[in-house]
Amino acid sequence: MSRQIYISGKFVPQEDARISVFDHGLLYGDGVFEGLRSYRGKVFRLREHIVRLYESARAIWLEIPMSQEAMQGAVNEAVRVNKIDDGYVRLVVTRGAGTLGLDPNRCSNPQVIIIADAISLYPQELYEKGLEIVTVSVQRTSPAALSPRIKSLNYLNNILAKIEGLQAGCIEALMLNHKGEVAECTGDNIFLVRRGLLYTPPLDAGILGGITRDAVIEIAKDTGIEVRECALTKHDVYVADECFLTGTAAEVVPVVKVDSRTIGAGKPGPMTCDLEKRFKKLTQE
Ligand code: PXG
Repeated sequence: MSRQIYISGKFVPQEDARISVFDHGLLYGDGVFEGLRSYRGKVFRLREHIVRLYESARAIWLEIPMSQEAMQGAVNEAVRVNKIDDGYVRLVVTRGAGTLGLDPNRCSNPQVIIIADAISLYPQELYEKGLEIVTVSVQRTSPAALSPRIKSLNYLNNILAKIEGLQAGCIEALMLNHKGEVAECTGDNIFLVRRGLLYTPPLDAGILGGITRDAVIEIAKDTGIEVRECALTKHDVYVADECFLTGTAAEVVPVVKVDSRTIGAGKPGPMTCDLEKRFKKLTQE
């Protein structure tokens, strides 16, 4: 199905949506992006995603040539004109066309691209039985090199981890940070349950501040569950009662095996299932 793509301030058929080969987004991964979900035609946590996009842009000295309000309007419009009910939105801002040198000052025209499409979900079976993941040797980018808080167009760190996970037969891979602590998966944040408490690595472990992560923390606190954002080790994962991942595409997905070790009872745990249900409900509000 041909989509209407927002580019250069207007909607064009996807066949006509083009950017320059001199765009630094292509040449250097110089740009930022967001992945959003729409449920029943409404974009989930749109404002939060837009705020994160502008913060990512700010961190790389990229000025987005439109207001946050106009950006929200364009995202809503992309969902509307493509008649997307339950779908996925990819929002990309590149540095724009420049020269074959690194200097971003040679790029004068940042490109804003919005693609609204169907979503490809994990198979339902994974939600019922739980996921198996492995810890990979690829370390999460150190914040001293490039902050993982920036959702930049350079996802090679995550892609290399994903490849290592796939080679081990797993569709998600757990990455440790430069200190050997648990950071996050390639496109998802991680949570553990232990003795009734909910644990997740803090932002300063070098992770993306996930919108789904925030929503789940909120839901848990509202439900009276104590949430601890603290440094976690592989050992903490192995001895956890429950483990799950959160992300825009995955929502809340249970993990039942890590590095061939069974986590908890080896099936999705009660707190995971409850949070999964409550998160789903939130998306339908
Ligand atoms: N960590 C990383 C590294 C991510 O890229 C998340 C956590 C979860 O954040 P949100 O805000 O989505 O709860 C992400 C985001 C995809 C896709 O198409 C998903 C992400 C990034 C790129 C593509 O599945 N996840």
